[in-house]
Amino acid sequence: MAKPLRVAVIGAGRMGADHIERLHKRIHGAEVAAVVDVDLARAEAAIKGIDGAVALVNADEALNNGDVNAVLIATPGVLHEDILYKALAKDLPILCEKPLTPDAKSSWKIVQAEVELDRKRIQVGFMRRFDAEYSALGQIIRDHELGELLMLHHQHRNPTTPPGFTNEMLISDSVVHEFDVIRYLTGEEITSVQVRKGKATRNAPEGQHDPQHILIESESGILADVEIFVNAKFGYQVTTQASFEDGIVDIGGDTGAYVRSAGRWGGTVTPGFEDRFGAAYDVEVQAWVDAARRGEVGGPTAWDGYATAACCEAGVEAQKSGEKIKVQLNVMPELYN
Ligand code: ISE
Repeated sequence: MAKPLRVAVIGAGRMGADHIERLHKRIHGAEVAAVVDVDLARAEAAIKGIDGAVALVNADEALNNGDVNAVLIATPGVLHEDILYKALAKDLPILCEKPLTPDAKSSWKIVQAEVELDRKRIQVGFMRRFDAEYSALGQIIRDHELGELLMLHHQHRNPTTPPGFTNEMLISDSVVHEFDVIRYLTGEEITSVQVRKGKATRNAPEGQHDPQHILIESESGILADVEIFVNAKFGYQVTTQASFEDGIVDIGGDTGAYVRSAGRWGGTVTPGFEDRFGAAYDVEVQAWVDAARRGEVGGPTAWDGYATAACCEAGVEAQKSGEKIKVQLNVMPELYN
């Protein structure tokens, strides 16, 4: 097998720090070589205890470091584009947290830059595809075990939102995962998005209308709905129910220990996405590392990043107008077939 990947992690915030710990403690065949953050103290804290890793404030320095041969991008989405171009120019394997970039136009340019290289270098961090239950549901659909898939019902609930989380972000930061998972499960592109805003919680910060109900249509007419509720207080929950011609499949139920005590029964609710999808992130990053060491890149592609960005744009427009908005997509380049 090839030598371990020497990974530069760009961004040491919530997701970056989680990936640094993962790479250092649980992933085989990869080492953290550099951590970049505008806040040097944060980068230094993130490499504590990792021999051979350097803390930097500048992504260029990491990309030009001869010790680095792979990049994991975990900065806020608005900073992805510049780093992606530079990493592509160096022909490095890239794992880019979602979104690929914040809008369809810039995502399409990244797709074109990769097409120009003529090989896939970018995996986008849509971790739900690596979740055991989503994978199992995907298999049931592909095997036609229960006949045709007809409808998908999603519930996506967060306990609360971080400061600065806007109304648009309910779509572009949260429902983006359902856009990806619906495309992954159905194997089809999404054709339209509609958003309805009903009765709202008093617990949402000013400017956010929460929850919202999203109606999504795929190429063959499969309907999917999403309850996005990001100030749900009780904990984190992501579930999907799939209706088929010959049965119903539910995934995402909390299946931890079932406890009876002090006159009550039940279990614990996961507090956030790091716990709910911790195992999926491990599988995702390991898959990226294994493929990169073979000289390949698998998983969700730059095309998936672009297509979901187009869905988010339609979703935000639908949120504003109340209308059903068509998703506009360019023709998929041969590289992604
Ligand atoms: C966050 O950025 C994520 O990616 C989580 O998976 C999602 O549940 C949350 O709503 C987003 O804000």
